[in-house]
Amino acid sequence: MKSLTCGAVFFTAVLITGAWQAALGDMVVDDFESYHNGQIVGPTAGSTPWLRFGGATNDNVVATKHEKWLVSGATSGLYGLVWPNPFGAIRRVFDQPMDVSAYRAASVKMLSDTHRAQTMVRFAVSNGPTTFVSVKEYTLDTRPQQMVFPIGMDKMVRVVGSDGYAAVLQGALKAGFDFRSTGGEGYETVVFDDFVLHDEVPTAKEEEKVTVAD
Ligand SMILES: [Ca+2]
Repeated sequence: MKSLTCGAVFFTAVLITGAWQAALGDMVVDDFESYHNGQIVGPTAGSTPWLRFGGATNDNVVATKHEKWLVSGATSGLYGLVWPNPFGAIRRVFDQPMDVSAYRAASVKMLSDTHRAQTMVRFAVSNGPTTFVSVKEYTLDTRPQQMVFPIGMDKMVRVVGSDGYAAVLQGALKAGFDFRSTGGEGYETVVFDDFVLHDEVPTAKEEEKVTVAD
């Protein structure tokens, strides 16, 4: 009986440990599959579930099922920019404050309809008054690319406000992406999908599978 009890305790411990690890896991912030074709999901700087702002913003965040724009699944997100205005930004608004500090990385699949814009992308987290952005920055490409942004005190820098890293990351109200151009001009449509928070940084090998062409 003793060994049975021991085994049961061990098994229970494994179950609890497993449940604890599964409790965080990866969180899909948005994969756009819940929206209908052409649905405007981010029309203003104060809208939900998405918002958009910045002088380079040229169009709303819109869900699309058009095959020309598909990145993953049946629906992707679109966002319109125009350069050389300083910057554009999109954010997914959370229903309640979220502890983003528990995650190790954010990822998104993204592409641009043009090479001319020379656009750089960063991951951003905000608690309202204060915003931190990733040190890691990607160049948009006309090919779909999975961008992986590490999350951590030394992986992000404050660009707006005065709240500390912990206050912002532990009480995040919105997260998304900042866009700037390094000399581009004209209109640009950004397609994005599978915005995910990861409890482990996806390995370089996994990232490579998506970013490197066959
Ligand atoms: Ca999708």
